[in-house]
Amino acid sequence: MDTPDWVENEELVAWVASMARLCTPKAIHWCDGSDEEYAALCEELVEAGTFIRLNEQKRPRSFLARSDPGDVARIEERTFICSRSEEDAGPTNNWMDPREMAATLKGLFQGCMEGRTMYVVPFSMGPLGSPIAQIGVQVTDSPYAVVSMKIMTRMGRPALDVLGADGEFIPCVHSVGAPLAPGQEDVPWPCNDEKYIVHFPETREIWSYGSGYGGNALLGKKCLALRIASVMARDEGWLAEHMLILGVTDPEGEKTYVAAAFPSACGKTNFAMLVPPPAFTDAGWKVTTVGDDIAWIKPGEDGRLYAINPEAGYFGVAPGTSYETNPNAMESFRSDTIFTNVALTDDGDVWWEGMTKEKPAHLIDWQGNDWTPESGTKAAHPNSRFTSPATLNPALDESWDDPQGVLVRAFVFGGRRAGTIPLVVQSFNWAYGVYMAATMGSETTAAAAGAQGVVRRDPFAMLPFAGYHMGDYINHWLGFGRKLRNPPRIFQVNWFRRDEEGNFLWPGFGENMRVLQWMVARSRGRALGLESPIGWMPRYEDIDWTGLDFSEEEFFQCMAINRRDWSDELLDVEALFMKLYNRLPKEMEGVRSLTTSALWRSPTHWEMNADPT
Ligand code: TSX
Ligand code: MN
Repeated sequence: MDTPDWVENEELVAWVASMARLCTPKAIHWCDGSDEEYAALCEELVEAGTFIRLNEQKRPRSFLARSDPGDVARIEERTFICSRSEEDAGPTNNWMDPREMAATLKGLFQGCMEGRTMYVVPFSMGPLGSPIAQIGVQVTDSPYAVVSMKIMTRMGRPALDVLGADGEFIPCVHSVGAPLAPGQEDVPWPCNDEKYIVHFPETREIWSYGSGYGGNALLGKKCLALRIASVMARDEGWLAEHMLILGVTDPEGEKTYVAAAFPSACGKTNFAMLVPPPAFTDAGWKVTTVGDDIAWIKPGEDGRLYAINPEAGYFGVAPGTSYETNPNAMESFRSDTIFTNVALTDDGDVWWEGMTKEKPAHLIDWQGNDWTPESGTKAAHPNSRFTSPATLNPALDESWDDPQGVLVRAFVFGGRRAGTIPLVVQSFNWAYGVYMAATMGSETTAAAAGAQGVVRRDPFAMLPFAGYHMGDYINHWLGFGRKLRNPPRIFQVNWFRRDEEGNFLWPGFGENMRVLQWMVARSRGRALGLESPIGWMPRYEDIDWTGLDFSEEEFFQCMAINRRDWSDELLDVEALFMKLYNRLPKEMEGVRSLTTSALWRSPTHWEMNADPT
C-alpha cells in the first residue's frame, strides 16, 4: 500500500489514508494515467466479465459493458445537496442536513470496499494548468469508473504535477457498495440497490454510493463540473454551465465561439458537432467542437468571457446517432471507445436503434439476450452510451486544449417545443436573455399528431445540476452580466416546432447552420433583425437560403408569434416564478410583465405572422 514517490501532496496522502481506513480495501492503486495502465485495467475488466472486447478490425481497442438493469441512468431522487441551510439548496433540489448525511455515509462506506482495490484517480477538469481548470481526486472501487475517467478527463500523473505539494483538490469518494467476502465470487456489474449521490457545497466534497453508471460514478462530470463548480462559480464570480461550445469559421477565416445550453433529448452533441450544408462547406464555412456538454466561463482582464471545456471526451447517448445525424460522433468512436448498454452484433461490433436504416437480423441486446427485429423490444437501452476521446472527433477545435479558453460571443438557449417558441429570437439585452434562459423548457414527447406535451421548465438546462437555489442562480447571472464589457449576445432557439399534423416545420441538423450564421453575424453587429414583442428576429431575407428550398411561408410558420399561445406561455412562466419567488430577482417578473403588455402592441411586421385575435 506504498504511496508512489511521484505523489508529493501531503494533504492528499493523508486523505487517501483516511479513506482507506474507512472503506478497508484489499489494495490501493494510485493511477498514473498511462496508456499501459489503461490497457491493463481494460484487460482485467475483460477477465472479470464486465467488458466484452469488440472486433479488433472493426472497433480497435474498444469494449462493450452491460450494466445491471437497475443501474442504467442518473438518479435524481437519490441526488442530494447537503448545504447547512435547507433554503440554500432551494425548492428544486433534494436536501438533507449535512451532519445527518455524514453519519449516514459513514455507515454506508464503513468497509464498503472489502475485497476490492481502491483506485486513486487524480484528474484535471480542463486543460492542464489552465487558470480556469480545477483538480479533483476520486477514490473508487470501480475499475470501469477509472478507465472511463481516463477518457473523460486529463487523468493521472500530469494532474498531480499540476496539483503540486500544496495545491487544492476536490475530494470525490465513490463506491459501488458491493464488498466481497473472502472467496465470494464477483458479478460483472457490482452495485447496490441503495444509492446516494451526495454533494456538500460548503466543504466542496462529493460522496457517491451504490451506482457504477455515468454521472453517478464518473464524479468529475455532473457532480464536480456542474454541481460543485456552480457553487464555486457563484462564490468566485464565474460560470459553470451545462453548455456545449462550438466555433464557427466564416469564409474569411474569422472565428466566432458560441456556447449553447439545451435540456436532454435536444441533440446537444449533434449541434456541437454540426456539419454545415454542402453550400456552406463549399463556400468555406466550418463548425468546430470545443465541447459537447459543459462549459466553464471566466471574465478575462479585458472584461470579456473566456470558456474552457472541462472534459476530454464524450459521454454521449448512442441511440439516434448515425452517419446522417452526426458523422463526427460516429468517427469519434471508430476506436478506443467504451460502449455501455448498446447491442452486440454477430461480428463483434455495436448497434443501436437509429444507427442504420436496416435493423440487423440478429443481435445480442443490452441485457445479453438474443434479439431479432421481431423481438419487439429495444436492442440498445435508450440511455446507452459511448465514451470516446475528444481527440478522435474530426471537427475538434484547434483551441480545445488551450489553457486560456476561447472568447465567447454568443449564448444560445434551446428547448424542444412543439409550439409557441419561434425558430430563433435574440434578446433585447442581458436581463431579457437571462429571462429567456430562466424560463426555457422542453416538452415531454407526446408524439401524437398536433398534441402538445406538458412543458417541463428547465432553467439554463441546469435544473438537475445546480448546486444551490435556482433563484440565486438566476441572480448570479444578472449580477455577472453587469460586470462585463460588451457581453455576449443571447439567443433562444427551437428546432422542434410542429404544424397541426405534427410534422416538424424546420429541417434541423445541418440546416441549423443558417440560424447559427445569423446569430454569429448579430453577435458581431453585422446582420439585421426586426423588433418583435419578444426580441429581435431575422426576416426571411436575413437568412442565407442557398441550397435549401424553403419558402417565405414556411419560414413564417417557424417564426410566428401567436398571441394566445404567448398569453398561455406567460401564465405558465408565472407558475415557475411562484416556485422560486423568495429568491427570484425582481427583473424576472419585470421582463414577464413587460412582455405581456408588449404582446398586444407588437410592430406591424409581426402582425402578418401572428394570430389576429
Ligand atoms: O439533434 C437534432 N437536432 C440538432 C442537430 C444539430 N435532432 C435529433 C433529435 C434530438 C435528440 C433533431 N431532430 C433536430 C435537430 O436540429 N431536429 C429534429 C426534428 C426533425 C427530425 C427529422 C426531420 C426533420 C426534423 N426530417 C426527416 O426526418 C426527413
Ligand atoms: Mn448533459
